[in-house]
Amino acid sequence: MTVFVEEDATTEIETPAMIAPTVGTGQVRIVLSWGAEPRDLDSHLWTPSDYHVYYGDEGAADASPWAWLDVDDVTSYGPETITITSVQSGTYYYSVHNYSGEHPLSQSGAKVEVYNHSGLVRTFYVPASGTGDWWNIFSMNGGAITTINAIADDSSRLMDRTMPPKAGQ
Ligand SMILES: [Ca+2]
Repeated sequence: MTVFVEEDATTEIETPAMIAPTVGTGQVRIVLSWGAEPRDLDSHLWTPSDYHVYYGDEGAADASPWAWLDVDDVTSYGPETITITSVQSGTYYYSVHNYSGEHPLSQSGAKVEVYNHSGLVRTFYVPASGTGDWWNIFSMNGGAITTINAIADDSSRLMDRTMPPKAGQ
């Protein structure tokens, strides 16, 4: 992208492309952001080999599973970013879990942006209706994204409704 630097052009600094810088060929970056409540939403990615990248296992950028979570934000807004550093053949699944749960997902203001080497390719907004603590958002195969975008009691790939506890919470 091109950034035009001018005096007083402070808004240029806050563009999404600056938050999620260059994504290389064969890579995908998934950025979750949300509102003030619930305080803690979590990003979850399942790779084609069913490796589960989330706060309990942040993955790795330079080794299998070639996907990693940068941070587990627990204090509102995000962003939480999962980057697939080398897209493998097969199907990925991406979901968001409402961990703190003090407000329903439908009122979270959550948004997920998907970037590849050409920039922002998809934006998903949380559905305004639906009950459950999982927002199942999309699957991806060979870079082709299939929309799911539904709130449910279970994730796309994990029938266990209990997430491991977090330290200090
Ligand atoms: Ca989180």
